[in-house]
Amino acid sequence: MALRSARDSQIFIIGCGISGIGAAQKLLKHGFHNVHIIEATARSGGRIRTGRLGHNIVEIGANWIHGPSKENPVFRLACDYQLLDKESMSEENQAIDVGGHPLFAPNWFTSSGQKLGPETMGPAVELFMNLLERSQQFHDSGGEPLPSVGEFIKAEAERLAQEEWKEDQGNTAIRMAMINTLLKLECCVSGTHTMDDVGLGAFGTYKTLPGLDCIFPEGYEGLIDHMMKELPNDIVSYNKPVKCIHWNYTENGPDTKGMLFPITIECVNGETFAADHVIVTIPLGYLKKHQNTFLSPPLPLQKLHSIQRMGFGTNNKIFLEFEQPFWEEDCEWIYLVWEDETRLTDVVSDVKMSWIRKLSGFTVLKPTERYGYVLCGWIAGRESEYMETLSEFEVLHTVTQVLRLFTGNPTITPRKLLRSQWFHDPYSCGSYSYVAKGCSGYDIDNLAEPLPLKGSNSKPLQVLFAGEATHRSFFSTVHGALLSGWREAERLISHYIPASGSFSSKL
Ligand code: 6YU
Repeated sequence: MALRSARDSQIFIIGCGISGIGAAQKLLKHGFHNVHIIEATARSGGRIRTGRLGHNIVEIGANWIHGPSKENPVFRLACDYQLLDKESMSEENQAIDVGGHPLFAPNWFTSSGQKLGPETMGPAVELFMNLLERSQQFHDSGGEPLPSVGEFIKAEAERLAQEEWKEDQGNTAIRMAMINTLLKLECCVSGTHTMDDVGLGAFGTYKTLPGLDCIFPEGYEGLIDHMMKELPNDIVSYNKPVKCIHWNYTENGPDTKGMLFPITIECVNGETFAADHVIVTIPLGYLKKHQNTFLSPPLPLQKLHSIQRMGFGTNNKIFLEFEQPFWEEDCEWIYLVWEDETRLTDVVSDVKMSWIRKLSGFTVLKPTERYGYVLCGWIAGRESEYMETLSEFEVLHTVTQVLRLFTGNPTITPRKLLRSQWFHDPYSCGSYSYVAKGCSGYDIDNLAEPLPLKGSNSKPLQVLFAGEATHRSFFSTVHGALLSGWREAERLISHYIPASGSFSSKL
């Protein structure tokens, strides 16, 4: 059998999202030169995807740098590449700590065409934000009273509303409807169908960083373009969905020149690649769907169970462009409140008939000089997945009807629409991960555990796992994804290059 140096090891990265790109960058910097990326689609970036609505740049996937401050590697890269505006990079912006929930200047519209004032909405928002904060604290203290965030918030909201709004009972019904709107928005933040599916005990596993969330003025994909420029031109094989990773494999094909590789990667088009190590960065949604066939031998039970326990859901955007705004000049967020929804719930009873009720509201794209009058609607869950199956015309028609109802203005007509369809994207199968009821941070660690598992006599570190869902504190984010790619690259680096700083062993 031919001997190769460790730096010659064949490393394949599956998926060219930010975690895959980050892993490749790090490995190449440390002297590994046989690094390849296999990507199912024709593009890099995965869930970082910038699109166009007329002349406007819009983000189909990731929107913000969450917590843009020194500790955030995405922020650091964006600063290095000079992709942010001055305000986003300022020390003041980096110091603002809002615990992951920035306070936007809102306009509240109701289904009877009313606009709600601060005296009505203030107490409901305050109560909801307090409950959200309390929901994150069981992680440290344990003993959560209810299994899910949704059940906890609803039970506590009912109790506190009776206690705190005794003197103001006339407003209780509308405030309950507002809490439903906030619950629906929280479904978008967590990327879940209902907050009843999000585990209360593990909710606080997610950590926020200081810094007021900021955007990339020229589009998030600019970050990907800059990162890709640092990689060799031919590193990515596009349009090559991987069907199966055969690991612990000893029969290599004729093109392996007498060398033995523990892994054969089989693509959907029948092509195969021999590898020493594979870093899998595909979305958890894809892994859930193909859990029984993506690896051979199949995933060990402990990993399989964690994949099944972890949550992965859908959050979609609906962009609308208007001739004129119907919102106030300083408005940053528009909420829609259905007045008849006074019973606390964040799901609709009939998805086909009432999917639009799950649309929690819109962000106003700012500044107006750059975007004109563009809103980004947010809708999560199965209602969002159903929305994806409708034609653009049907979505536009339904949203227009709702806006007319809520503003009391029968002439409002958006002139353009663009929506995302993350659930039906065959290589994402949804938007991002969340800690589902019954799962814990250990499931995330399990997901990140390389194959073969510890204690095996087989060649170590054959299949490594990165991607946003594998980051214990920053799952569901771009920075979590990037850090996970770096983590797996470092795992290989420290395997081959111990403290001495040079490649140590033969393969
Ligand atoms: C963030 C934000 N953001 C909105 C929406 C979405 C996401 N995120 P990738 O999928 O990128 O790459 C994998 C590649 O693998 C891909 O190219 C595939 O084609 C390929 N592949 C798949 N199968 C394959 C196969 N078989 N063979 C070969 N290749 C294959 N994150 O920081 N800020 O504003 C948002 C948002 C609509 C969809 C987001 C945001 C999530 C990020 O986009 C995402 O994590 C990373 O891009 C993933 O990179 P990756 O490399 O891992 O995978 C308390 C508490 C609550 C916790 N949640 C807090 C909320 C934070 C999340 N916020 C999200 C909000 C928005 C708006």
